[in-house]
Amino acid sequence: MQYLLLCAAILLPKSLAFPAQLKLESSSNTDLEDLKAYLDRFFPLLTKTPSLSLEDRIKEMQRFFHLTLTGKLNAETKETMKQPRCGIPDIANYETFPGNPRWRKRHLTYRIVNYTPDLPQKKVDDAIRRAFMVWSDVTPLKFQRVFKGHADIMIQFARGEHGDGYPFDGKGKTLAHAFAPGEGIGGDAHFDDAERWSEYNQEVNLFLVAAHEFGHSLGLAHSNVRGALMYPLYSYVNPATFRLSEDDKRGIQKLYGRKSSNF
Ligand SMILES: [Ca+2]
Ligand SMILES: [Zn+2]
Ligand SMILES: [Zn+2]
Repeated sequence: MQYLLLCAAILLPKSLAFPAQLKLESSSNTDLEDLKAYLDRFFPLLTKTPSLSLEDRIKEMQRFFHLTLTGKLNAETKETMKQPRCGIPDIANYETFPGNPRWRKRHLTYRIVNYTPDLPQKKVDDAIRRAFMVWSDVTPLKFQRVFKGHADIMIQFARGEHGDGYPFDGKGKTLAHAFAPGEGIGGDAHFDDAERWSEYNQEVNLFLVAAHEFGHSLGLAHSNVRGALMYPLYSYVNPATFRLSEDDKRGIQKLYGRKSSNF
């Protein structure tokens, strides 16, 4: 069973039990369509809760991103929806995927199946290696690179439809996605090659996005803590001074324990 799209009960605050009438006079139809598509795509659990009005769903999204809770499609909300982000849905109140999928072994293999033309191969290898170190530094996990056959985490650059039913969307918006731990495609990480991948902060930093996606490969869901690596929206920090947040550390150690402890 794969968890790229999630389907579990969502915990909702009691105040949302009373659907309110939606007022969107200032929004055009296209904005409204975009909003609905965004909610369906990234907050599928809200869409599947029939008791929630559109206003309630907007509020839940605003709560997740720490915006002002207006329940309306205001400028701040529109701006947030435009930001480049990870392709995995956001689920409030979860730090891991439902059912807590995790690897039952400490030694994991990864394979870089293909490369982006944006960076020299050595730079890609290095960004991927450092992205795994973010997690192996704080857990007993060890990552070994393999060059052929199946690996636990298969890493691929791809455009548009690429065989897993979650097509990429061209430049911008969704940058990458990854599957939670499991057999077959489980753990695999895909990067949208319509993006311009970079070593620094021009366009999209490969190390930062890879470190985030590997968090999903290991079983972490999105965090709503701003500044956490597992926050779903992309923002640049200098990779040289990157530090894993306490929130991320707590999440991964809950699954795998600390570096020095027994598994
Ligand atoms: Ca994209
Ligand atoms: Zn993500
Ligand atoms: Zn994919």
